[in-house]
Amino acid sequence: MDSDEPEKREAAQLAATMVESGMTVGLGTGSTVAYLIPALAEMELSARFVATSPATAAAASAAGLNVLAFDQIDRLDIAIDGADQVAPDGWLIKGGGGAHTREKIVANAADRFVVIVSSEKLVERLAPPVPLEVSRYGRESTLRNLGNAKIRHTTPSPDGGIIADYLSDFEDPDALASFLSAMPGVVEHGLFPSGMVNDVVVAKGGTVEVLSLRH
Ligand code: DER
Repeated sequence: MDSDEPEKREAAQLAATMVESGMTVGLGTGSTVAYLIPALAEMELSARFVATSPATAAAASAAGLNVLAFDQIDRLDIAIDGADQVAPDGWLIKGGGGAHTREKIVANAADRFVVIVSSEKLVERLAPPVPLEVSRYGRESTLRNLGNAKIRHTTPSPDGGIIADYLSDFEDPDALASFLSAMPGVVEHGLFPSGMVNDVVVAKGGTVEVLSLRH
């Protein structure tokens, strides 16, 4: 087991305690969320869950959670997800697993967005790769206009987009986020602004800290 697995589990277990019966909960995607699902199942909550990927939906359903399609609900009480990088100001890079489009929609729909990470995800400053979902149509043109970006050889997104990565270094994540959002053909990128993040739950060496960014 990687050294960060215990930390991922500890962060996930603490975040699970933030969920109460009656809530509608967004579930992220990835190996940290993989620890969240059994922790939530053990609580035997009367809650409804929205999954950000087929893998999360399958794992949550198998664990006995009540998973709903995200088309009849217009808001969530809480969304809990991992991250690839967390900067000191709360900006995130997500999308290592290629699920960032649905994850960003779910995070934006939640009254509270909680990020769960092991300590090695904390970085001094964000650095590439920045994951992208790119429309299949005209993808080579989109990549050319992006400059230093490459298609990731992985399965397409569940919504049919191609997963790619933007590879150039950058100083200002806000400026890069604006550039990527404005680029025709980019469906979504993996830069999550700090304004979306309520809490970051970080586990490090046996202790877990909740960094509250906003209420
Ligand atoms: O792909 C994603 O967006 C994941 O949530 C990623 O950011 C964190 O994945 P991990 O929990 O497996 O490190």
